[in-house]
Amino acid sequence: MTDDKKFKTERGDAGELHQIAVGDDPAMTTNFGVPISDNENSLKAGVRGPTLLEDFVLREKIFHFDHERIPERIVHARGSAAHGYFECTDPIPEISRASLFSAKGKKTPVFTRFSTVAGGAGSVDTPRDVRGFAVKFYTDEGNWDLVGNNIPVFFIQDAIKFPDLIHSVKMEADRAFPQAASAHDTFWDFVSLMPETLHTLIWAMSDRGIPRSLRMMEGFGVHTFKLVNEKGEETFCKFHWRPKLGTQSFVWDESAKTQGADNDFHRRDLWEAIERGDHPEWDFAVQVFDKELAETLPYDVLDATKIIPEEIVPLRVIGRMVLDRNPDNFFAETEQAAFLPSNVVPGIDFTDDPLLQGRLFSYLDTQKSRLGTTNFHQIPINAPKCPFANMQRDGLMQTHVPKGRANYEPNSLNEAGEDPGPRPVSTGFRTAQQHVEGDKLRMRAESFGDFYSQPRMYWNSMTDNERAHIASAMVFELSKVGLPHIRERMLGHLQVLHPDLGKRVAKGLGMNLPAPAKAVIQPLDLDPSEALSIQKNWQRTLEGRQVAILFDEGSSKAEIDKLKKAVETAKGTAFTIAPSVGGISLEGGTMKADGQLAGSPSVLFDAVALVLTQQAAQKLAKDSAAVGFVSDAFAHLKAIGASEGAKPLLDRAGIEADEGVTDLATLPEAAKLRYWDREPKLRDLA
Ligand code: HDD
Repeated sequence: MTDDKKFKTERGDAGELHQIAVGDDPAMTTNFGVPISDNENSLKAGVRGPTLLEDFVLREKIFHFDHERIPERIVHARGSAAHGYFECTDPIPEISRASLFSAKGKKTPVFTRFSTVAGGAGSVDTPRDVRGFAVKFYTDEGNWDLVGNNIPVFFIQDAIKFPDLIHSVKMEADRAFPQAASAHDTFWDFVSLMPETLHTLIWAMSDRGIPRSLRMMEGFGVHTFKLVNEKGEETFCKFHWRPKLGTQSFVWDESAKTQGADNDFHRRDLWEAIERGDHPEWDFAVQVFDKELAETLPYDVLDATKIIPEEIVPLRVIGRMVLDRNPDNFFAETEQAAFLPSNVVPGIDFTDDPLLQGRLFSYLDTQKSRLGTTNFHQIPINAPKCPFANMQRDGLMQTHVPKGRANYEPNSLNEAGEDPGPRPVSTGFRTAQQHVEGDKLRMRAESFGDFYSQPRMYWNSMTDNERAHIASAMVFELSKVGLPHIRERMLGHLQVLHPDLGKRVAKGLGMNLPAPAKAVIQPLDLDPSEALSIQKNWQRTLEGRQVAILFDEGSSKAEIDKLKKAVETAKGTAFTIAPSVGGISLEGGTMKADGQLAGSPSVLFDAVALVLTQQAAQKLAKDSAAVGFVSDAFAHLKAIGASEGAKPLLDRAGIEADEGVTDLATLPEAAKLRYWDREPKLRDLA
């Protein structure tokens, strides 16, 4: 029983107690608008008696609660999303008649959802996995959904293999583990039997599989699409998103520890950045090429396991996307958002990529099972923002109330003065005309048959440090594979991919190299592409990054304030940490910390500062949370800025001075980098 300003407690005729709502707040009602007077007590026969079936308020509330969950997505179940806009910066009417690309400065609202692939909706944010990057553009000619990933290629070439791929990577069917992890028998069994997976596999095993932030990921439409202009002329096109903050990743140990420190690390990071006005932004670029160029390439542009290096077809930036508003309600928007690759608008069209063709069916179908009705397009997050009308009627959960009797077309009801309803228009979507002829057959094109050249190109495009990460990730994952014949088969492929990779993984596993796999098409040595490496394209900035400042009793308030200011001037954010959050007395005043030491490990930040007196550092040297805070920052190749007094803690954490260990004044500059050269001294990389 409460007795605050919203309720008063009254005694009824039989002496029983009732809560009566008072005041002017909007009335709470049932779903049918009946005002509710008591939301604390079910209806009973006697104060201590049985609850009555008659209690429609209770039954409605529990009934609704029981059905609050809908089936989660079979893939990409865990996701986070935001609203924003796309702005055209370089119109391309000569290439595409899509209205969103028609004028400089034209803005189109978007809703963008990022996701992991394998884990369930309640799983964690930072496992090694491909990330979904799905954008719904609410254009003035209908919705366009660009349902892509943060990796530009896909595991398989034909949609018919998708259920097998996903069954193999999700938790194993009998034991229901591991959750959100590819490091298990069935996944590696499948990929080792399907060498077309190798290209995506090497991307996923590289640092691309462990992005530091959703705001720091590239995005790709993956397939080759078509752009079509007003005259009906078509060109091939691949779509790219480039993060303004640069592409950044975790190191593996950091990503694994982040799972323990904060299950929601990416979700929180996206939410908080938008709340504080650091709106995530991406450039949108197209790679446009024609059939003639496609024919010169030694791989097929309809094969989703291949990229076209940007050294061959350069990227043209035509717009930008800014995410500037968090969802008002996670379920109504993020969970109910239904993305469909089949949602295209006039000016954008499909190709015959057999993976894309299968997707055109799958997504529409899955929405019916997830959202329960063919009318899922009426849910506000899915509905177009332009007018829409057709002759489709009725169905479960119909919320529209069409007037009149024109539910068929053609009709002549207008001749009788009645509303004839909508008609097809000459400016509507037209499929680009294409001549098709061939035998009906189930067959993979020979031009899809080279599985090793592009993964080898990826390997050759990496820095030494990035190569070590790939080899180590494969050793880690294959070490979790219990069946030795699977490991062996995989080693057969890896040495064809690149002999160096094969040798390093075999050594890491403590296995002899088996005979190489038999490649149907001998791999080519393609030119490496600089654009594929994260480290070679590192953006030296503090923007979007967070610096943790650890302080304790006696620390200098002036030094903390100065550092905070320097970080903020460099467009980073500062987060203060102390052994307790309630307020600590410092030299020059008291200060409350943003986070408590044990709950704010350094994995959550991009660099750390230790603003400590010698006495405090000596005390903290006995606290494992403080020692781990520093040693992890060092092991994760981050900059550490320290006051002179902090030395006892640095010594206890085993920190060896290097370029990334600085004084406090240098830290904001040093924090723009990770110190890759430190890594071989710290861990045995494959
Ligand atoms: Fe898919 C969801 C991306 C191949 C079937 N997929 C889904 C999502 C993304 C992708 C980002 C989550 C959308 C959201 O946030 O709601 N999928 C891809 C990419 C692919 C791909 C980039 C290859 C280039 N997918 C693919 C194939 C099939 C599917 C070949 C089936 C034949 N995907 C689905 C699905 C999902 C889905 C089962 C689950 C939930 C949903 O669609 O709405 O239909």
